[in-house]
Amino acid sequence: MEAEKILDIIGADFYTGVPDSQLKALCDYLMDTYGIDFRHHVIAANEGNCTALAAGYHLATGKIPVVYLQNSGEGNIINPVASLLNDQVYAIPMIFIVGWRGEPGVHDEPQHIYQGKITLKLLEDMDIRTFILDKETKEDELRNAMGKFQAVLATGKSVAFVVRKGAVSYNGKIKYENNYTMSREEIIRHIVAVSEKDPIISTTGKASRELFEIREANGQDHKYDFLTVGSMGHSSSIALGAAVQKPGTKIWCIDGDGAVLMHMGAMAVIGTCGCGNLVHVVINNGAHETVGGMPTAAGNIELTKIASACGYGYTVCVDDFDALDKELNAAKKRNGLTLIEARAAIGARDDLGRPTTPAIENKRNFMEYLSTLA
Ligand SMILES: Cc1ncc(C[n+]2csc(CCOP(=O)(O)OP(=O)(O)O)c2C)c(N)n1
Repeated sequence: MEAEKILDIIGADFYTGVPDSQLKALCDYLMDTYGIDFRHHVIAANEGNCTALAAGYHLATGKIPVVYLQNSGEGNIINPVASLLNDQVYAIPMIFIVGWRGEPGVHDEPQHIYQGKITLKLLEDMDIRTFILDKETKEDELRNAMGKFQAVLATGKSVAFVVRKGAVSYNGKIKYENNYTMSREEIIRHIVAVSEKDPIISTTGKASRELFEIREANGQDHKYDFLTVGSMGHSSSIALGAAVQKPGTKIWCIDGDGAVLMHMGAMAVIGTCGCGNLVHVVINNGAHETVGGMPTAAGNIELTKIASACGYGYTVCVDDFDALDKELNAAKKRNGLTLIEARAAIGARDDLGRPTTPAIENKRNFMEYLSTLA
């Protein structure tokens, strides 16, 4: 069904979310219609933030907001849903639109399998009534479901539309662009060249897929890399956890701006760790490129200033390969916590593949390799 039609039936005028590839049509429609306009549409840092923002909207207007998310973000909404929205607390009603990755019976990547299996159960456990929207759903079925949801919402409870692959369409042609020229994949290739045999922890999304393919193309082992395929926003904390235990080893974290924003508190903790062996490279394309290119708030903030205020000893922002190489080489030699922000274009290869070895095997090889390092 057309995104416009779905939102017309839902009938809200405030939307906040974290983009999802399965909800791309809906996100594109919202971006085309509102852009980022704080009165109507906000892409927030994580799904919990969205829920809180939507709660504030409800408190100020008495109206019912919509929060959209990939089911990976269910974990992030559970805290505010259970301890803020629930009708045994404030009874703040909202409508969730949840992209259902890893639906049982539908092939998907390892990070989506268990989350997909428990998607409906988690919502039910959170006392959120669900309706599954798929390609076959007719307008009157959706209208009917929304009618029933209205009665639930009126009691202060929340509801969710769980969206199957291909259920939402949008014909608009929105193109997400910026003025930067370095591609994420090429930046990663340069990091791989300089880091040599140092361990790399890479972030969720295409960055990890590109890293995997670069190793394949170079004929290198994957044991150097830990791919944070799920748990977006946590790769820098994983890197921190490893770096403090391996003080004699340079650990590189390849992060994304959306991921950094999602759990930005991690930077404050990293900044106080006192470890000189961690290099945090944030590839900032100002976008959630992996799921379609929708903007993040990081296009307009200075990550280097945030990092230095958090205690990173050395921070720098680069936007060309000469400067990147110079900074990567300096970071390799430096004993000091480093943040390199690499400003990047929005985009990826069309034929980008996915890791072909099982996640468990990658973990085992990475751990074995780490065990040989000081
Ligand atoms: C908690 C959570 N919410 C949403 C997603 C879906 N998701 C996967 S990658 C991604 C975008 C990551 O953006 P960024 O870190 O800027 O990296 P880019 O894709 O631009 O390289 C999103 C939203 C997810 N995996 N986990």
